[in-house]
Amino acid sequence: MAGYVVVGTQWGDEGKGKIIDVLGHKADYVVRFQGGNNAGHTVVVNGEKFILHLLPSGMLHGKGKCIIGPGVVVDPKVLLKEIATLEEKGAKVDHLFISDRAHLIMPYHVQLDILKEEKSGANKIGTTKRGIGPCYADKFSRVGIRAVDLLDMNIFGEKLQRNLEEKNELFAKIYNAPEMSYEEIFEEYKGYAEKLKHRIIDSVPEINEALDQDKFVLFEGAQAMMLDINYGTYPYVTSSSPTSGGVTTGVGVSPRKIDRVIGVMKAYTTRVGEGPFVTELNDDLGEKIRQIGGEFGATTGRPRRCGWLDLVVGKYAVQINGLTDVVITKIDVLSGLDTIKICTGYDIEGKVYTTVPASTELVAKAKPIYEELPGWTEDITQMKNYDELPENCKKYIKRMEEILGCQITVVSVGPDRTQNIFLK
Ligand code: 2SA
Ligand code: GDP
Ligand code: MG
Repeated sequence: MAGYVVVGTQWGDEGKGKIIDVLGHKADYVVRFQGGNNAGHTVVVNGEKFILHLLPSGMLHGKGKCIIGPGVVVDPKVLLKEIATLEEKGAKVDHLFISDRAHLIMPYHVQLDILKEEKSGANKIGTTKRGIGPCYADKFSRVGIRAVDLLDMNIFGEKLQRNLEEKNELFAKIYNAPEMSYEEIFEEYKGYAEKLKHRIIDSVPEINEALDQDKFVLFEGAQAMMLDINYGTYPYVTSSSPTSGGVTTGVGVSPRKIDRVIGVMKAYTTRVGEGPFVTELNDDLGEKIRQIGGEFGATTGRPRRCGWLDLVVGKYAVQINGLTDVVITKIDVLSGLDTIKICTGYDIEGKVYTTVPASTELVAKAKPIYEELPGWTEDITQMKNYDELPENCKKYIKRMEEILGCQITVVSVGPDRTQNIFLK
């Protein structure tokens, strides 16, 4: 049995897509367990860049099965577009399946996400405006529409009718926005049902049996630790559980079936969207890292906020996810800096914190406590062995490992699937 989970340990965009792709060549299954097309997972193959939003990042190997699991929220329009884009590029797409339990993002969810953000003004979350929050809200309010409903358009129609009555009242009374048409949405989704029905399956027995038969199942996290609905910087979070616990509820497998939990950690920190960010660099250095690291949203194109590595967050991620391995990415971006800083604690109103407090208001007041390490100048992007790395780069990796208390097994030194240094 080999169930591996890959999760983000910071605020997302750590390079999870690349790592899933690297591990994915051996996988019998690659399974998404939460989130939706808010994700932007980049995979670079022979210099060609693919950004996957809903499709699992193992897709490009063209083998095994790729499953959009029960805990994911699916916008069928976006999904069909992504499938078509891959097909146009000559990639195989017939190994993609969607759980019948996955909830559907409806046009009114996208509209509500946009309207809510606009209405919130300075208190906005900075969402991707893909309808993720409103879709999960309906799921938990027990009025959501699921992929299984696409298999019987009578059932779909009844559910749409009930939902739309309520949503149209909201549009009219709260947002002063135009109502949506039942007929238009019904016809649109009837078309999606025709195109997707052969991919809609009950993934629960299949994935459990695969694990029981010792197959290699890779669970792909989207977003990350600090965007987790329970443990992130609430309310500046996403509406799902991107931490390893999300696999059990998002796919329907027992925690006993998870063998390794791999945390992907960028060698510095980025965040896109609103909310506190203790080690943020609002200066030329932050801008330099953004440019060298290409730190722009893979879904929305928004500039990502950049800052030093925060290991208060890192340790929190090791603990909550139960990480067995850490993969460091984008360390190549730090080449050429005189000194590199690691945040090891927060000073909040004179008190030192070594774990992330629940109060987002307190986190917003935190001043980072830094440890400084010497930098290196060499270009490391073509290096293949740990021994080749500059001494100061090795020191940075070793210090990270010491503070985290978790083994670092891979160091990624570039976006391509071949740019990796395996440590263990
Ligand atoms: P949402 O849309 O409701 O999930 O937004 C809530 C918060 O979650 C953040 N979020 C993300 N943060 C980093 N990367 C994400 N994916 C894209 C990428 C983001 C992009 O790969 O670059 O293109 O802008 C992602 N998805 C959600 C979001 O910024 C809010 O803070
Ligand atoms: P994800 O959401 O965690 O999959 O990450 P994204 O794809 O949103 O952002 C990561 C970005 O960094 C992408 O542009 C990747 O191609 C790139 N990337 C991944 N690993 C490395 C690395 O080790 N070095 C560099 N320079 N870029 C990397
Ligand atoms: Mg991303």
